[in-house]
Order: sequence, then structure tokens, then C-alpha cells
Amino acid sequence: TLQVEVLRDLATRVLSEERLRHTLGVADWAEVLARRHGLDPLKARCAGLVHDLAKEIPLNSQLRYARRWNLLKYPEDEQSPYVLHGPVAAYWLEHYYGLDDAEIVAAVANHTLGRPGMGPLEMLIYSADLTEPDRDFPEVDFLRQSLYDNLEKGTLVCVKHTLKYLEQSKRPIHPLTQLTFDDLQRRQN
Ligand code: DGI
Ligand code: FE
Ligand code: FE
Ligand code: FE
Repeated sequence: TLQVEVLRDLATRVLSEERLRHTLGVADWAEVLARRHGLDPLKARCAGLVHDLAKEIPLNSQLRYARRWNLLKYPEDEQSPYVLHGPVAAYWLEHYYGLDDAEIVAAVANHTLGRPGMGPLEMLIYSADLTEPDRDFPEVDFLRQSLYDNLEKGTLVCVKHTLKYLEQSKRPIHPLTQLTFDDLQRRQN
């Protein structure tokens, strides 16, 4: 059974004050969206609480874990190692912590890049991460409203925003981000 309190304590012990505030924001907002869209609010809260658990591990250590646990799938994973904290946290939660909920594990693993064929909880955490109450950028309210209205369409809008942001800041687009976008668009047409 899921113990929200235990996962909340875990996040509190592991994360900096700032990252914890973000984490609690994701957990709250994910729970609201889950209720709205008929998903399990408890699972959504739990996934939000642990999604960034590995974020503050030094990048070279994250890379070592990713190598050891066979989590590197694309050359871009090593070029942009800050995309690895989801997979690293998910692997640790499943294999060391004993978290036995596959949907939560997948939502944590894929919260930064998504993947083709995302399930509802994966979409929810990907999108809640980008639009939690502490996030502040011009389109964030439009993204929030889109997500509240329709989880699938809202997630497509979120991935589209990520692509636009990466292009504007001239950062490389990870193949999974593009595949996620193409897949969501195909599923909605
Ligand atoms: O961990 P958070 O800061 O809460 O957010 P996150 O896990 O969604 O994103 C971590 C970083 O990954 C963030 O700076 C955006 C970046 N990112 C997401 N998709 C891509 C990406 N970076 C590159 N280069 N390419 C992507 O496709
Ligand atoms: Fe993250
Ligand atoms: Fe994200
Ligand atoms: Fe996050």
C-alpha cells in the first residue's frame, strides 16, 4: 500500500528547501488534476512527491548510476545528463526502496522527456511538473487551463511548449521529446 506520509518524509530528507517546495507544488497540482480527470489522486500525489528525488545528486554520479543500471538509451543522454534524474530515481525506487507500483515508477522515469505511448499518470506528472504553482512563464496559465480541460490535449500543449522553449534557447532537442510530441499528436488526430 502507498504511504504518502513516508514518501513525503523521504522527499523532505533528501531535497533542498527550494526543490522540496517545487516537489510539494507538483504533488498538490497533480492530485487536483487526477481528481478532475478520474485518476487515482493518491498515486498522483505519491508520484509527484518522488519525481525529482535524484535531481540533486551530482551529474557525474547520476551518470555512473545510469551506466551501472543500463539506463542510457540515447547518445544524448550522456550529452545532456540532466535528463537522467527521472530514470535514476525510478530505478532506485523500484529496486532499492521497494516501490512496487509500476505506474508511479513509469511516471517518475519519464517525467522529463516523456515517451511514446505514455499512460495517463505519466502525462499527468510530465505536465504537472511544468505547470506547478511555483512555475512562472508567460504561457503557464494557458497550459494549466488546457490541462484542466483535457489531460491528453493539455499534455500535447505542454510538450509543444517544451519544444518551442528548447528551440528558442538553442538547446538540443532530445529524440524522446520529439517522439513524445509526434505520438501525442498522432493519437489525437
Ligand atoms: O527537474 P525539473 O527541473 O523539475 O524539470 P524536468 O525534469 O522536466 O527538466 C529538467 C531539465 O530538462 C529542464 O532544464 C528541461 C530539460 N529538458 C527537457 N526536455 C529536454 C530538455 N533538455 C534538452 N536538452 N532536450 C530536451 O528534449
Ligand atoms: Fe525533474
Ligand atoms: Fe518536466
Ligand atoms: Fe520537477
